[in-house]
Amino acid sequence: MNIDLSTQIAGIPLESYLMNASGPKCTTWDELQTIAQSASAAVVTKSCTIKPREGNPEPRYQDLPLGSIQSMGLPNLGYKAYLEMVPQLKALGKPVIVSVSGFSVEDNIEMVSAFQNSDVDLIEVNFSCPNIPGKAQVAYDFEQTDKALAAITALGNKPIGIKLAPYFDMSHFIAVANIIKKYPVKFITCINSIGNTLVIDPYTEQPIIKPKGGFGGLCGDYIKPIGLANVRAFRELLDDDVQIIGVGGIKTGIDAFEYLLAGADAVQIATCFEKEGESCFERIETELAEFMQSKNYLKIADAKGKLKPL
Ligand code: RRO
Repeated sequence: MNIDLSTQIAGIPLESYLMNASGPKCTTWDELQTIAQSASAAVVTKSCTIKPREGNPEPRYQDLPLGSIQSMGLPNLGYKAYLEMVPQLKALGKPVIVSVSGFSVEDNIEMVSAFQNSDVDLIEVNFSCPNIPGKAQVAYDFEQTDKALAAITALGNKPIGIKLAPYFDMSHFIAVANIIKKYPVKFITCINSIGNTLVIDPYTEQPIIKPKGGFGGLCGDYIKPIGLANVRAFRELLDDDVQIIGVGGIKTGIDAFEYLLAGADAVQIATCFEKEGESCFERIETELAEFMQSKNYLKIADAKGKLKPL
């Protein structure tokens, strides 16, 4: 049996269900080229800002037994570098998804406008970086989310999506879904890391990362149930013309399958890619195909959103 894992986001065909997340190992040309040569279905860039950034002081990333904590602080080459890379990235033969993460609506307008006039396939606007000292996450400020969406969805015809923070209350899912419905948002990516968590080393009596007094984004296995709930909640609240990319704790084919049942149209891999390297995409893809085969599901649509009631 041949399992068809192809899917699409906002009309952009993807050869498989898995791609890298904007996050680890997608900042430089070499890293992006490595992703293009892997089994990742698309090349997603690290969130960019107007100017290049070194990011936060180190140590800013630590592995944890079931994931990681990080406060990278948006290290990136600046959006113009990614804009210049677009033709070479496209030439590698996969859809290119650019992530932009401005510090203001004006920043996002400048960057989205520039990428609207490029050859990228999709634009993911990051409303949920938790790691910039003094900058609140737009995704937790519903008035700002509304204003920002009004501005960035009016800049061109290329499909726009937003990367959301994890939400924990039904009223927040409803409020955010109602804002999204007002605008031509083509996809949402959920979830970003769980911001402002603290891991303490009891022996040194210190936090394990330096920025923000040790407060950082929690990633990996710890956050999978939260990612699944966010995908599920938004799948039930939004119309089918808004597609969902699931992220959070996917490191096996079965994890990816759970996101499929919750309603994800595709998934992204961050921590597992950081820890295992680019071979993770092929491994997880194979595991997903095998698990689907064992259940007689032949294609993504056979299981998508089909979580069964208990
Ligand atoms: O660079 C980061 O510190 C970072 C970003 Br932009 C983000 O969106 N999410 C995250 O966990 N880290």
